[in-house]
Amino acid sequence: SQRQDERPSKQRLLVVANRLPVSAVREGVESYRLEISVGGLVSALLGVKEFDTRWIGWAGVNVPDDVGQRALTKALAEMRCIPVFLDEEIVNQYYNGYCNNILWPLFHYLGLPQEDRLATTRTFQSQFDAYKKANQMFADVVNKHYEKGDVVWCHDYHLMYLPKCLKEYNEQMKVGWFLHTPFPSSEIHRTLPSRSELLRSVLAADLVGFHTYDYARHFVSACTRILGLEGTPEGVEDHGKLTRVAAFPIGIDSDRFIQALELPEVQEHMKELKERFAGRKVMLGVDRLDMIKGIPQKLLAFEKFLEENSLWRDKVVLLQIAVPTRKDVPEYQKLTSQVHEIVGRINGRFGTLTAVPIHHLDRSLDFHELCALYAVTDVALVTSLRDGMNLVSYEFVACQASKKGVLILSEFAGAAQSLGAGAILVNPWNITEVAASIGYALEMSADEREKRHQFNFKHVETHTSQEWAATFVSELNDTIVEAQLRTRQ
Ligand code: ADQ
Repeated sequence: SQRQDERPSKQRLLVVANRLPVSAVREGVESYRLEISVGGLVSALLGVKEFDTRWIGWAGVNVPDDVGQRALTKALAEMRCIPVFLDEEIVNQYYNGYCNNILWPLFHYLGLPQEDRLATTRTFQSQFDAYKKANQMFADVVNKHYEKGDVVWCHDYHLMYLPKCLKEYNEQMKVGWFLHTPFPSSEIHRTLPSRSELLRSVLAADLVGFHTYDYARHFVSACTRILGLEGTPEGVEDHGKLTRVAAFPIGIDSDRFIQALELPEVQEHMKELKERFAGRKVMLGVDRLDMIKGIPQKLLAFEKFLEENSLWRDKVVLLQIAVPTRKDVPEYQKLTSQVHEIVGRINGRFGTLTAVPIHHLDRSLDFHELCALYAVTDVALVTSLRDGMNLVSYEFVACQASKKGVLILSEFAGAAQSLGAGAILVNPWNITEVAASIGYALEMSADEREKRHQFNFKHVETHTSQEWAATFVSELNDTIVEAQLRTRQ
Protein backbone atom coordinates (compact mmCIF):
# COMPACT_ATOMS: atom_id res chain seq x y z
CA SER A 1 0.00 0.00 0.00
CA GLN A 2 1.01 3.61 -0.38
CA ARG A 3 1.27 4.09 3.39
CA GLN A 4 3.73 1.26 3.62
CA ASP A 5 5.83 2.73 0.82
CA GLU A 6 5.97 6.04 2.64
CA ARG A 7 7.04 4.52 5.93
CA PRO A 8 10.78 5.12 6.37
CA SER A 9 12.69 1.85 6.35
CA LYS A 10 14.37 0.78 9.58
CA GLN A 11 17.78 2.20 10.31
CA ARG A 12 20.52 -0.37 9.81
CA LEU A 13 22.61 -1.22 12.85
CA LEU A 14 25.97 -2.91 12.34
CA VAL A 15 27.05 -4.57 15.57
CA VAL A 16 30.77 -5.31 15.56
CA ALA A 17 32.13 -7.63 18.24
CA ASN A 18 35.11 -9.98 18.38
CA ARG A 19 32.80 -13.02 18.32
CA LEU A 20 29.66 -13.44 16.28
CA PRO A 21 26.56 -14.61 18.18
CA VAL A 22 26.99 -17.97 16.44
CA SER A 23 29.92 -20.38 16.44
CA ALA A 24 30.70 -22.35 13.31
CA VAL A 25 31.83 -25.96 13.34
CA ARG A 26 33.19 -27.27 10.04
CA GLU A 27 31.55 -30.54 9.02
CA GLY A 28 32.76 -30.89 5.45
CA VAL A 29 34.67 -28.88 2.84
CA GLU A 30 31.63 -26.74 2.15
CA SER A 31 29.37 -27.38 5.07
CA TYR A 32 29.16 -25.76 8.48
CA ARG A 33 27.00 -26.35 11.49
CA LEU A 34 26.10 -23.11 13.25
CA GLU A 35 25.51 -22.98 16.99
CA ILE A 36 23.79 -19.93 18.39
CA SER A 37 25.37 -18.64 21.58
CA VAL A 38 22.77 -16.67 23.46
CA GLY A 39 24.70 -14.29 25.67
CA GLY A 40 23.81 -10.93 27.16
CA LEU A 41 24.66 -9.02 24.02
CA VAL A 42 22.65 -11.26 21.71
CA SER A 43 19.49 -11.17 23.80
CA ALA A 44 19.94 -7.43 24.30
CA LEU A 45 19.93 -6.81 20.59
CA LEU A 46 17.26 -9.36 19.72
CA GLY A 47 14.88 -7.25 21.74
CA VAL A 48 15.62 -4.07 19.83
CA LYS A 49 13.01 -4.14 17.12
CA GLU A 50 13.39 -0.65 15.71
CA PHE A 51 16.66 -1.43 13.91
CA ASP A 52 17.62 -3.69 11.08
CA THR A 53 20.54 -5.39 12.86
CA ARG A 54 23.52 -7.17 11.29
CA TRP A 55 26.48 -8.70 13.10
CA ILE A 56 30.10 -8.52 12.09
CA GLY A 57 32.71 -10.65 13.87
CA TRP A 58 34.87 -13.75 14.04
CA ALA A 59 33.04 -17.10 13.90
CA GLY A 60 35.58 -18.79 16.19
CA VAL A 61 36.93 -21.11 13.51
CA ASN A 62 40.00 -21.03 11.27
CA VAL A 63 38.99 -21.22 7.59
CA PRO A 64 42.13 -20.88 5.45
CA ASP A 65 40.64 -21.78 2.03
CA ASP A 66 38.45 -19.71 -0.29
CA VAL A 67 35.89 -22.47 -0.81
CA GLY A 68 35.33 -22.80 2.91
CA GLN A 69 35.19 -19.04 3.40
CA ARG A 70 32.55 -18.67 0.71
CA ALA A 71 30.45 -21.51 2.15
CA LEU A 72 30.61 -20.13 5.67
CA THR A 73 29.83 -16.59 4.52
CA LYS A 74 26.72 -17.92 2.78
CA ALA A 75 25.56 -19.95 5.78
CA LEU A 76 26.07 -17.01 8.13
CA ALA A 77 24.26 -14.57 5.83
CA GLU A 78 20.98 -16.31 6.63
CA MET A 79 21.48 -15.35 10.25
CA ARG A 80 22.39 -11.77 9.34
CA CYS A 81 25.98 -12.43 10.32
CA ILE A 82 29.06 -11.33 8.39
CA PRO A 83 32.33 -13.11 9.19
CA VAL A 84 35.79 -11.66 9.69
CA PHE A 85 38.36 -14.36 8.89
CA LEU A 86 41.32 -14.44 11.25
CA ASP A 87 44.14 -16.95 10.81
CA GLU A 88 45.64 -18.95 13.69
CA GLU A 89 48.70 -16.76 14.08
CA ILE A 90 46.61 -13.58 14.37
CA VAL A 91 44.20 -15.24 16.81
CA ASN A 92 47.13 -16.29 18.96
CA GLN A 93 48.81 -12.88 19.01
CA TYR A 94 45.75 -10.64 18.97
CA TYR A 95 43.15 -12.64 20.91
CA ASN A 96 45.08 -14.93 23.28
CA GLY A 97 47.97 -12.51 23.54
CA TYR A 98 47.11 -8.85 23.52
CA CYS A 99 43.41 -9.09 24.42
CA ASN A 100 43.36 -11.84 27.01
CA ASN A 101 46.85 -11.74 28.45
CA ILE A 102 47.40 -7.98 28.52
CA LEU A 103 44.24 -5.86 28.30
CA TRP A 104 41.91 -8.18 30.25
CA PRO A 105 44.07 -8.49 33.42
CA LEU A 106 45.11 -4.83 33.27
CA PHE A 107 41.54 -3.53 33.00
CA HIS A 108 40.62 -5.69 36.02
CA TYR A 109 43.51 -4.36 38.15
CA LEU A 110 45.29 -7.72 38.12
CA GLY A 111 48.47 -6.47 36.45
CA LEU A 112 50.35 -8.65 34.00
CA PRO A 113 50.78 -12.40 34.70
CA GLN A 114 53.46 -12.58 37.43
CA GLU A 115 56.23 -14.81 36.11
CA ASP A 116 55.51 -13.87 32.50
CA ARG A 117 55.95 -10.21 33.23
CA LEU A 118 59.31 -9.79 31.49
CA ALA A 119 58.44 -12.14 28.67
CA THR A 120 55.22 -10.21 28.11
CA THR A 121 57.13 -6.95 28.02
CA ARG A 122 59.29 -8.36 25.23
CA THR A 123 56.47 -9.77 23.13
CA PHE A 124 54.30 -6.74 23.73
CA GLN A 125 55.07 -4.88 20.52
CA SER A 126 54.45 -7.82 18.21
CA GLN A 127 51.15 -8.56 19.98
CA PHE A 128 50.06 -4.95 19.73
CA ASP A 129 50.91 -4.96 16.02
CA ALA A 130 48.74 -8.07 15.60
CA TYR A 131 45.96 -6.33 17.56
CA LYS A 132 46.04 -3.36 15.21
CA LYS A 133 46.18 -5.64 12.20
CA ALA A 134 43.16 -7.62 13.43
CA ASN A 135 41.21 -4.42 14.13
CA GLN A 136 42.04 -3.23 10.62
CA MET A 137 40.64 -6.49 9.25
CA PHE A 138 37.38 -5.87 11.14
CA ALA A 139 37.34 -2.32 9.74
CA ASP A 140 37.77 -3.61 6.18
CA VAL A 141 34.73 -5.85 6.54
CA VAL A 142 32.63 -3.09 8.13
CA ASN A 143 33.63 -0.67 5.41
CA LYS A 144 32.71 -3.14 2.70
CA HIS A 145 29.18 -3.58 4.08
CA TYR A 146 28.58 -0.04 5.26
CA GLU A 147 25.76 1.95 3.67
CA LYS A 148 25.12 5.65 4.17
CA GLY A 149 23.00 6.24 7.30
CA ASP A 150 24.05 3.01 9.06
CA VAL A 151 24.95 3.09 12.73
CA VAL A 152 28.11 1.17 13.62
CA TRP A 153 28.33 -0.08 17.21
CA CYS A 154 31.72 -1.49 18.22
CA HIS A 155 32.03 -3.67 21.32
CA ASP A 156 34.63 -4.22 23.96
CA TYR A 157 38.35 -4.17 24.62
CA HIS A 158 39.10 -6.36 21.60
CA LEU A 159 38.17 -3.52 19.29
CA MET A 160 39.61 -0.33 20.78
CA TYR A 161 41.56 0.38 17.63
CA LEU A 162 38.50 0.03 15.42
CA PRO A 163 36.85 3.49 15.74
CA LYS A 164 39.98 5.15 14.37
CA CYS A 165 40.26 2.71 11.43
CA LEU A 166 36.57 3.26 10.60
CA LYS A 167 36.77 7.04 10.68
CA GLU A 168 39.84 6.92 8.44
CA TYR A 169 37.70 5.15 5.87
CA ASN A 170 34.77 7.47 6.25
CA GLU A 171 34.56 10.42 8.59
CA GLN A 172 30.77 10.55 8.21
CA MET A 173 30.27 7.03 9.61
CA LYS A 174 28.29 7.07 12.88
CA VAL A 175 30.50 5.15 15.27
CA GLY A 176 29.79 4.14 18.87
CA TRP A 177 32.02 2.07 21.14
CA PHE A 178 31.00 0.30 24.35
CA LEU A 179 33.28 -1.33 26.93
CA HIS A 180 31.93 -4.39 28.77
CA THR A 181 34.78 -4.51 31.30
CA PRO A 182 35.74 -1.87 33.86
CA PHE A 183 37.91 0.97 32.62
CA PRO A 184 40.65 1.17 35.27
CA SER A 185 42.05 4.18 37.07
CA SER A 186 44.30 6.29 34.84
CA GLU A 187 47.23 5.24 37.07
CA ILE A 188 46.76 1.68 35.83
CA HIS A 189 46.08 2.61 32.23
CA ARG A 190 49.27 4.73 32.24
CA THR A 191 51.42 1.61 32.52
CA LEU A 192 50.25 0.26 29.16
CA PRO A 193 52.94 0.91 26.50
CA SER A 194 50.22 1.56 23.90
CA ARG A 195 48.20 3.78 26.28
CA SER A 196 47.98 6.88 24.05
CA GLU A 197 47.35 5.14 20.78
CA LEU A 198 44.42 3.20 22.24
CA LEU A 199 42.86 6.27 23.87
CA ARG A 200 43.18 8.33 20.69
CA SER A 201 41.60 5.60 18.66
CA VAL A 202 38.61 5.24 21.00
CA LEU A 203 38.18 9.02 20.93
CA ALA A 204 37.64 8.83 17.18
CA ALA A 205 34.18 7.38 18.00
CA ASP A 206 31.20 9.73 18.31
CA LEU A 207 29.92 8.10 21.50
CA VAL A 208 31.87 6.09 24.08
CA GLY A 209 29.92 4.09 26.66
CA PHE A 210 30.68 2.30 29.95
CA HIS A 211 28.62 0.36 32.52
CA THR A 212 29.14 2.88 35.34
CA TYR A 213 29.97 6.54 35.93
CA ASP A 214 33.20 5.51 37.66
CA TYR A 215 34.52 3.79 34.54
CA ALA A 216 33.51 6.77 32.39
CA ARG A 217 35.27 9.11 34.82
CA HIS A 218 38.44 6.95 34.78
CA PHE A 219 38.43 7.08 30.99
CA VAL A 220 38.04 10.86 30.92
CA SER A 221 40.87 11.27 33.47
CA ALA A 222 43.11 9.02 31.40
CA CYS A 223 42.44 11.28 28.40
CA THR A 224 43.16 14.45 30.37
CA ARG A 225 46.26 13.13 32.17
CA ILE A 226 47.84 11.05 29.43
CA LEU A 227 46.80 12.99 26.34
CA GLY A 228 46.47 16.45 27.96
CA LEU A 229 42.94 16.88 26.55
CA GLU A 230 40.06 18.68 28.19
CA GLY A 231 37.40 16.72 30.09
CA THR A 232 33.93 18.28 30.08
CA PRO A 233 30.67 17.08 31.64
CA GLU A 234 29.73 15.74 28.17
CA GLY A 235 32.96 13.94 27.44
CA VAL A 236 36.41 14.72 26.06
CA GLU A 237 37.25 17.67 23.84
CA ASP A 238 40.12 17.80 21.40
CA HIS A 239 40.55 21.07 19.48
CA GLY A 240 36.81 21.71 19.37
CA LYS A 241 35.87 18.10 18.53
CA LEU A 242 33.78 16.52 21.28
CA THR A 243 33.67 12.78 21.92
CA ARG A 244 30.65 12.10 24.07
CA VAL A 245 31.37 9.81 27.05
CA ALA A 246 28.56 8.40 29.20
CA ALA A 247 27.36 5.51 31.38
CA PHE A 248 24.91 2.94 29.97
CA PRO A 249 24.45 0.17 32.56
CA ILE A 250 23.51 -3.08 30.82
CA GLY A 251 20.65 -5.29 32.05
CA ILE A 252 19.16 -8.67 31.14
CA ASP A 253 16.12 -9.86 29.21
CA SER A 254 14.32 -10.46 32.52
CA ASP A 255 11.09 -11.72 30.94
CA ARG A 256 12.96 -14.58 29.32
CA PHE A 257 14.01 -15.83 32.78
CA ILE A 258 10.69 -15.14 34.48
CA GLN A 259 8.75 -16.99 31.77
CA ALA A 260 11.17 -19.91 31.70
CA LEU A 261 10.30 -20.70 35.33
CA GLU A 262 6.80 -21.69 34.20
CA LEU A 263 8.02 -24.32 31.73
CA PRO A 264 7.38 -27.95 32.76
CA GLU A 265 11.00 -28.84 32.04
CA VAL A 266 12.28 -26.15 34.41
CA GLN A 267 9.73 -27.12 37.07
CA GLU A 268 10.93 -30.70 36.79
CA HIS A 269 14.57 -29.63 37.32
CA MET A 270 13.48 -27.56 40.32
CA LYS A 271 11.70 -30.51 41.85
CA GLU A 272 14.77 -32.73 41.45
CA LEU A 273 17.05 -30.13 42.99
CA LYS A 274 14.72 -29.56 45.94
CA GLU A 275 14.57 -33.30 46.63
CA ARG A 276 18.32 -33.70 46.25
CA PHE A 277 19.11 -30.92 48.74
CA ALA A 278 16.14 -31.31 51.07
CA GLY A 279 16.94 -30.13 54.60
CA ARG A 280 19.90 -28.05 53.45
CA LYS A 281 20.16 -24.39 52.42
CA VAL A 282 21.47 -23.99 48.90
CA MET A 283 24.19 -21.46 48.13
CA LEU A 284 25.12 -20.84 44.51
CA GLY A 285 28.03 -19.50 42.47
CA VAL A 286 27.84 -19.29 38.65
CA ASP A 287 30.91 -17.91 36.95
CA ARG A 288 33.15 -18.29 33.97
CA LEU A 289 36.30 -19.78 35.46
CA ASP A 290 38.29 -16.56 35.38
CA MET A 291 40.70 -14.83 37.76
CA ILE A 292 38.41 -11.82 37.96
CA LYS A 293 35.54 -13.83 39.44
CA GLY A 294 37.34 -14.43 42.77
CA ILE A 295 36.41 -18.13 42.93
CA PRO A 296 39.31 -19.18 45.23
CA GLN A 297 38.48 -16.26 47.56
CA LYS A 298 34.83 -17.35 47.62
CA LEU A 299 35.81 -20.93 48.54
CA LEU A 300 38.13 -19.75 51.30
CA ALA A 301 35.36 -17.60 52.76
CA PHE A 302 32.98 -20.57 52.69
CA GLU A 303 35.64 -22.71 54.39
CA LYS A 304 36.01 -20.10 57.13
CA PHE A 305 32.25 -20.03 57.59
CA LEU A 306 32.17 -23.82 58.04
CA GLU A 307 35.13 -23.68 60.43
CA GLU A 308 33.40 -21.17 62.65
CA ASN A 309 29.84 -22.51 62.43
CA SER A 310 29.92 -26.22 63.11
CA LEU A 311 26.12 -26.35 63.43
CA TRP A 312 25.71 -25.31 59.82
CA ARG A 313 28.09 -27.94 58.42
CA ASP A 314 25.46 -30.47 57.40
CA LYS A 315 22.77 -27.90 56.72
CA VAL A 316 24.26 -25.96 53.85
CA VAL A 317 25.67 -26.81 50.44
CA LEU A 318 27.56 -24.60 47.99
CA LEU A 319 27.00 -25.34 44.30
CA GLN A 320 29.75 -23.73 42.28
CA ILE A 321 29.24 -23.90 38.52
CA ALA A 322 32.39 -22.71 36.81
CA VAL A 323 32.44 -22.88 33.04
CA PRO A 324 36.01 -23.10 31.75
CA THR A 325 37.09 -20.37 29.31
CA ARG A 326 40.28 -19.38 27.47
CA LYS A 327 41.77 -22.81 28.00
CA ASP A 328 44.81 -21.92 25.86
CA VAL A 329 46.03 -19.29 28.32
CA PRO A 330 48.35 -20.84 31.01
CA GLU A 331 47.02 -18.59 33.82
CA TYR A 332 43.57 -20.14 33.35
CA GLN A 333 44.96 -23.68 33.57
CA LYS A 334 46.67 -22.77 36.84
CA LEU A 335 43.44 -21.33 38.21
CA THR A 336 41.58 -24.55 37.43
CA SER A 337 44.02 -26.66 39.45
CA GLN A 338 44.02 -24.16 42.31
CA VAL A 339 40.22 -24.24 42.52
CA HIS A 340 40.14 -28.06 42.38
CA GLU A 341 42.69 -28.24 45.18
CA ILE A 342 40.73 -25.95 47.49
CA VAL A 343 37.44 -27.75 46.79
CA GLY A 344 39.12 -31.10 47.50
CA ARG A 345 40.54 -29.84 50.78
CA ILE A 346 37.22 -28.38 52.02
CA ASN A 347 35.24 -31.47 51.06
CA GLY A 348 37.89 -33.64 52.74
CA ARG A 349 37.71 -31.57 55.93
CA PHE A 350 33.95 -31.14 56.22
CA GLY A 351 32.39 -33.89 54.11
CA THR A 352 30.74 -37.01 55.51
CA LEU A 353 30.20 -40.41 53.99
CA THR A 354 26.89 -39.26 52.60
CA ALA A 355 27.33 -35.55 51.84
CA VAL A 356 29.94 -32.98 50.81
CA PRO A 357 29.68 -29.22 51.42
CA ILE A 358 30.75 -28.17 47.90
CA HIS A 359 29.55 -29.45 44.55
CA HIS A 360 31.88 -28.02 41.96
CA LEU A 361 31.13 -28.38 38.23
CA ASP A 362 33.61 -27.47 35.51
CA ARG A 363 31.01 -26.95 32.86
CA SER A 364 28.23 -24.76 31.63
CA LEU A 365 24.59 -25.50 32.26
CA ASP A 366 21.87 -25.17 29.68
CA PHE A 367 19.43 -22.32 30.08
CA HIS A 368 16.66 -24.39 31.69
CA GLU A 369 18.96 -26.02 34.24
CA LEU A 370 20.40 -22.62 35.07
CA CYS A 371 16.98 -21.05 35.65
CA ALA A 372 15.95 -23.93 37.92
CA LEU A 373 19.14 -23.58 39.92
CA TYR A 374 18.70 -19.82 40.34
CA ALA A 375 15.12 -20.40 41.49
CA VAL A 376 15.90 -22.94 44.24
CA THR A 377 18.89 -21.04 45.63
CA ASP A 378 18.76 -19.47 49.10
CA VAL A 379 21.94 -17.41 48.86
CA ALA A 380 23.88 -16.43 45.73
CA LEU A 381 27.55 -15.58 46.14
CA VAL A 382 29.15 -13.20 43.62
CA THR A 383 32.68 -12.39 44.74
CA SER A 384 34.28 -10.85 41.65
CA LEU A 385 37.59 -9.09 42.32
CA ARG A 386 36.53 -6.75 39.50
CA ASP A 387 33.65 -7.18 37.06
CA GLY A 388 32.33 -4.75 34.45
CA MET A 389 28.74 -5.39 35.54
CA ASN A 390 28.04 -9.11 36.37
CA LEU A 391 24.85 -10.38 34.83
CA VAL A 392 24.69 -13.51 36.99
CA SER A 393 23.52 -11.34 39.89
CA TYR A 394 20.72 -9.94 37.69
CA GLU A 395 19.69 -13.40 36.49
CA PHE A 396 19.53 -14.70 40.08
CA VAL A 397 17.28 -11.81 41.15
CA ALA A 398 14.99 -12.34 38.13
CA CYS A 399 14.40 -15.99 39.15
CA GLN A 400 13.71 -15.33 42.85
CA ALA A 401 10.15 -13.98 42.76
CA SER A 402 8.86 -16.76 45.01
CA LYS A 403 11.91 -17.68 47.12
CA LYS A 404 13.28 -14.18 47.79
CA GLY A 405 16.79 -15.40 48.40
CA VAL A 406 19.73 -13.24 49.37
CA LEU A 407 22.42 -11.88 47.05
CA ILE A 408 25.92 -11.47 48.47
CA LEU A 409 27.66 -9.20 45.98
CA SER A 410 31.18 -7.91 45.59
CA GLU A 411 31.48 -4.14 45.84
CA PHE A 412 33.93 -4.39 42.92
CA ALA A 413 31.27 -5.56 40.44
CA GLY A 414 29.54 -2.85 38.42
CA ALA A 415 26.25 -4.40 39.61
CA ALA A 416 27.02 -3.18 43.16
CA GLN A 417 25.98 0.27 41.96
CA SER A 418 22.56 -0.89 40.79
CA LEU A 419 21.76 -3.80 43.16
CA GLY A 420 23.67 -2.46 46.16
CA ALA A 421 20.61 -1.50 48.21
CA GLY A 422 19.11 -4.99 48.04
CA ALA A 423 22.28 -7.06 48.20
CA ILE A 424 24.78 -7.59 51.02
CA LEU A 425 27.86 -5.86 49.66
CA VAL A 426 31.25 -7.36 50.53
CA ASN A 427 34.94 -6.87 49.87
CA PRO A 428 35.85 -10.29 48.41
CA TRP A 429 39.45 -9.96 49.63
CA ASN A 430 38.18 -9.86 53.21
CA ILE A 431 37.38 -13.50 53.90
CA THR A 432 36.26 -12.79 57.47
CA GLU A 433 33.69 -10.30 56.22
CA VAL A 434 32.40 -12.64 53.51
CA ALA A 435 32.14 -15.54 56.00
CA ALA A 436 30.14 -13.34 58.38
CA SER A 437 27.88 -12.24 55.50
CA ILE A 438 27.16 -15.88 54.65
CA GLY A 439 25.95 -16.41 58.21
CA TYR A 440 23.89 -13.24 58.13
CA ALA A 441 22.32 -14.18 54.78
CA LEU A 442 21.44 -17.72 55.87
CA GLU A 443 19.70 -16.47 58.98
CA MET A 444 18.06 -13.34 57.57
CA SER A 445 14.41 -12.78 58.51
CA ALA A 446 11.74 -13.29 55.86
CA ASP A 447 10.75 -9.61 56.14
CA GLU A 448 14.20 -8.36 55.40
CA ARG A 449 14.65 -10.80 52.52
CA GLU A 450 11.36 -9.67 51.03
CA LYS A 451 12.33 -5.98 51.27
CA ARG A 452 15.76 -6.49 49.74
CA HIS A 453 14.41 -8.70 46.99
CA GLN A 454 11.67 -6.24 45.98
CA PHE A 455 14.19 -3.47 45.58
CA ASN A 456 16.44 -5.46 43.30
CA PHE A 457 13.66 -7.19 41.38
CA LYS A 458 12.16 -3.85 40.44
CA HIS A 459 15.51 -2.70 39.12
CA VAL A 460 16.18 -5.87 37.12
CA GLU A 461 12.68 -5.86 35.63
CA THR A 462 12.81 -2.25 34.48
CA HIS A 463 16.46 -1.85 33.41
CA THR A 464 16.48 -4.46 30.68
CA SER A 465 19.05 -5.27 28.05
CA GLN A 466 16.66 -4.09 25.35
CA GLU A 467 16.35 -0.71 27.00
CA TRP A 468 20.15 -0.54 27.31
CA ALA A 469 20.72 -1.15 23.60
CA ALA A 470 17.95 1.19 22.47
CA THR A 471 19.26 3.97 24.74
CA PHE A 472 22.81 3.65 23.48
CA VAL A 473 21.84 3.76 19.82
CA SER A 474 19.40 6.65 20.19
CA GLU A 475 22.01 8.60 22.14
CA LEU A 476 24.48 7.93 19.34
CA ASN A 477 22.01 9.28 16.77
CA ASP A 478 21.38 12.36 18.96
CA THR A 479 25.10 12.95 19.51
CA ILE A 480 25.62 13.19 15.78
CA VAL A 481 22.71 15.58 15.25
CA GLU A 482 24.07 17.81 18.04
CA ALA A 483 27.57 17.75 16.53
CA GLN A 484 26.14 18.80 13.17
CA LEU A 485 24.26 21.68 14.81
CA ARG A 486 27.45 22.77 16.60
CA THR A 487 29.51 22.89 13.43
CA ARG A 488 26.78 24.88 11.68
CA GLN A 489 26.75 27.54 14.41
P1 ADQ B 1 31.13 -12.15 31.79
O1 ADQ B 1 32.45 -11.93 32.42
O2 ADQ B 1 31.00 -13.38 30.98
O3 ADQ B 1 30.69 -10.89 30.90
P2 ADQ B 1 28.53 -12.00 33.29
O4 ADQ B 1 28.07 -10.63 33.11
O5 ADQ B 1 28.23 -12.54 34.65
O6 ADQ B 1 30.09 -12.17 33.06
O7 ADQ B 1 27.81 -12.90 32.20
C1 ADQ B 1 28.05 -14.27 32.14
C2 ADQ B 1 26.95 -14.97 31.35
O8 ADQ B 1 27.34 -16.31 31.11
C3 ADQ B 1 25.64 -14.99 32.11
O9 ADQ B 1 24.58 -14.79 31.21
C4 ADQ B 1 25.60 -16.41 32.71
O10 ADQ B 1 24.31 -16.94 32.81
C5 ADQ B 1 26.42 -17.20 31.73
N1 ADQ B 1 27.18 -18.23 32.46
C6 ADQ B 1 28.26 -18.05 33.25
N2 ADQ B 1 28.67 -19.23 33.76
C7 ADQ B 1 27.84 -20.16 33.29
C8 ADQ B 1 27.72 -21.56 33.46
N3 ADQ B 1 28.56 -22.26 34.22
N4 ADQ B 1 26.72 -22.17 32.80
C9 ADQ B 1 25.85 -21.49 32.04
N5 ADQ B 1 25.91 -20.18 31.85
C10 ADQ B 1 26.88 -19.51 32.46
C11 ADQ B 1 31.32 -9.64 30.53
C12 ADQ B 1 31.84 -8.79 31.69
C13 ADQ B 1 30.72 -8.56 32.69
C14 ADQ B 1 29.53 -7.90 31.99
C15 ADQ B 1 29.14 -8.65 30.74
C16 ADQ B 1 28.10 -7.89 29.91
O11 ADQ B 1 32.96 -9.41 32.32
O12 ADQ B 1 31.17 -7.76 33.77
O13 ADQ B 1 28.44 -7.87 32.88
O14 ADQ B 1 30.27 -8.88 29.89
O15 ADQ B 1 28.53 -6.61 29.60
